[in-house]
Amino acid sequence: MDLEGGMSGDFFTDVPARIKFGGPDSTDPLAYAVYQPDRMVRGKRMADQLRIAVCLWHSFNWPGSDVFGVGTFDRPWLAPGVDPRTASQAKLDAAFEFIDKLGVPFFAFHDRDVAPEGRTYAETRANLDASVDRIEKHMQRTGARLLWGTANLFSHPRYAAGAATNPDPGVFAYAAAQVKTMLEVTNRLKGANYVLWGGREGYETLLNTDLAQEEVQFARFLAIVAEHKHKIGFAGTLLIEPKPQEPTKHQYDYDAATVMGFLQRHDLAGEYRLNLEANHATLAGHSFHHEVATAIALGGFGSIDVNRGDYQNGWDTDQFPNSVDEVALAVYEILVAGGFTTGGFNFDAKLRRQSISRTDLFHAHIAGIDTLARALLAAADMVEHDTLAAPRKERYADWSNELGKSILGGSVTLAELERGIAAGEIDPKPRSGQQELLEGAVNRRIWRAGSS
Ligand code: XLS
Ligand code: NI
Ligand code: NI
Repeated sequence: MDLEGGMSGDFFTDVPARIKFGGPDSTDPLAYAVYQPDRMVRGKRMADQLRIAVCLWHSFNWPGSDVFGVGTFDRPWLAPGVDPRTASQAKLDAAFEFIDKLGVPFFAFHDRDVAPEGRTYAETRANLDASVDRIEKHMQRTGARLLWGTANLFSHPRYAAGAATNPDPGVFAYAAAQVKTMLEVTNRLKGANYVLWGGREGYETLLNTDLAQEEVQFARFLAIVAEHKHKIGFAGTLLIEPKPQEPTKHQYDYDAATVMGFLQRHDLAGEYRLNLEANHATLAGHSFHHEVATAIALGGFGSIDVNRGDYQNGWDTDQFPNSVDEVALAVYEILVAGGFTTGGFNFDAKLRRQSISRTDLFHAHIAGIDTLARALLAAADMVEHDTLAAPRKERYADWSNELGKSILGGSVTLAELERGIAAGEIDPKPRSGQQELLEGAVNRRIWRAGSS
């Protein structure tokens, strides 16, 4: 590859200019079996329902290293000794060649994915500005849009003890500088959202940790970020990405319910929503479905980092999603809640370390996108057949009756309820939860998806 090459890119030369729809019978691995951007699903184009994004960190800035071994991937811009500016340009050119060929509308990135840290703050800033200029040109050329921007507040050694929750206020200030910059970059690129993932906002040991102090710091940080968002007129949504641990032993943004409680405690619930990641849900001991349903129920649903974990491994393996069964239930909740507003499905997923060919990146995304597309069709079928909505409604129907209304309306006391029970006026009987019936009904929609 010519590292100084033209902007249209010549990295994925084995892949056609655009991945096309080949249909379910196609044997071409470089064609979509299900994803058809213009197909209408519940009143919107499939592309607009799914709002798919490619992430730059796993797909272009990670060499395929793990804790036991070095990078295995063919990523010339990551090779040692390449001039950082040239490397960063080559990386962006390849990334936008990829996004354009894949034919998806969005991408997402951290500041450090596109520009290395310089020797001084000024140099770091200049690196970033040069990359952002190039990103802007690529966006104009390809029509790709920014789903979200974010700042990397976890890789540099200064963040080892946290960013906003660091015992050193100087580190808090550094994190603030980085977020201010990336919020402005995201605004300049008309990003739909801005994400904060607190990978090191937590603790390694309680022996040296003042939980109450760190909570106050964290809340303060989020408050001044929101303040700056309004000051610069950023129209996108601020999102917090929950994760229970890894890299830190315990992370404060543990899961959807924990983050919503934190936001409400600090009067920030109106400012932030959630970016939920499938593998983070499983690390927290939840299903992905649970996290999506919880965020929606608590009024904090925003966006999705789509991937999957490994049921035998206890870490964030970030594999590409491949289970329609699992994804369909999450997509169903999103559809019923009205679909994405500013959010979308970001492929926060990475190749396995042995997937070293350039086309592996296409195969991974195509299979993942088809999984999402098929899940969307199944979810739409569930909505159309009232598979879950009707039985759920029926299950709670009594809450619209006199007794239910008087309880929820606050007009009845504990003593009055006891009186009703004692007098035999209230006499509840056990009812079936119908779990197996519903499991079967969901499967029928998944099996039939898109053919009705
Ligand atoms: C790591 C997170 C991270 C965020 C962005 O586990 O998923 O990749 O999405 O900082
Ligand atoms: Ni993520
Ligand atoms: Ni993750």
